[in-house]
Amino acid sequence: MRGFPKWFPGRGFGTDYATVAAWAAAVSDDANSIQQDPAYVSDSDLHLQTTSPLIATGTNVPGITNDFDNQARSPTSPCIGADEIIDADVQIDKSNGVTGLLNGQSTVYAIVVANAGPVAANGASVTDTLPATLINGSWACVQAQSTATRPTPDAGVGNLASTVNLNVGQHLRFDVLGTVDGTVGAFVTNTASVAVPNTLNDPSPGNNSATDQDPILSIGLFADGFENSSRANLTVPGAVAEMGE
Ligand SMILES: [Ca+2]
Ligand SMILES: [Ca+2]
Ligand SMILES: [Ca+2]
Repeated sequence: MRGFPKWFPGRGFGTDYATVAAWAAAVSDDANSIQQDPAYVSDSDLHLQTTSPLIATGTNVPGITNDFDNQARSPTSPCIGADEIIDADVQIDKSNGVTGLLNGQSTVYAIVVANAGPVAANGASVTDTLPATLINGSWACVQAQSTATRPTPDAGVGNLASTVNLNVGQHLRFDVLGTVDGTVGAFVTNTASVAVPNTLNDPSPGNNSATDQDPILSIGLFADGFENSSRANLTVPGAVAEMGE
């Protein structure tokens, strides 16, 4: 983000320019400037709407750390203008694809976490703390079925706890493995959650957790019905496809 020299618009070094692009090319300056409707909330409210083309299209200016709401500027891709938008709608869903489990059985939960924007969610946390009815837990990020870069580390034993970077429209797939340890009639209730870092705001917190619950069955008895996880948490197209929703 930067201001134009006082002789803008339209004239530089004795020549008139019709567009910002022509100006920027001619004077080798203001390369990040754009010529579009900024989509302010109103003529008197210069907050950006979430559809604004100014979101995350600026260049960091050293020393400009906060916007006019005193919200932190992105260090890498701030918004152009006075307002920084800090909304990122992260979402999660999970399923093991079955509606009942047997004691001693291994089961794998597919977990997909996504970011519907409008800004990147760098440093989002993904957690899945296994219940007492699941033992020998382990987890891994499945890069081949993800569009975001896998986190480091990308696998572990025990509960899933990972910090991820999700650009707008990206998703990550995790697999969580566990062994059922419980009595017939008890439930295996497993919840996965995602949260934005404290520098961001999630405008839709309701889709930030997903639970898969299955009864522990006796051998020979099978649950009747279809897998039914939250099924409504994901709106990012690639993430929806990944979970088969
Ligand atoms: Ca703001
Ligand atoms: Ca959300
Ligand atoms: Ca299930």
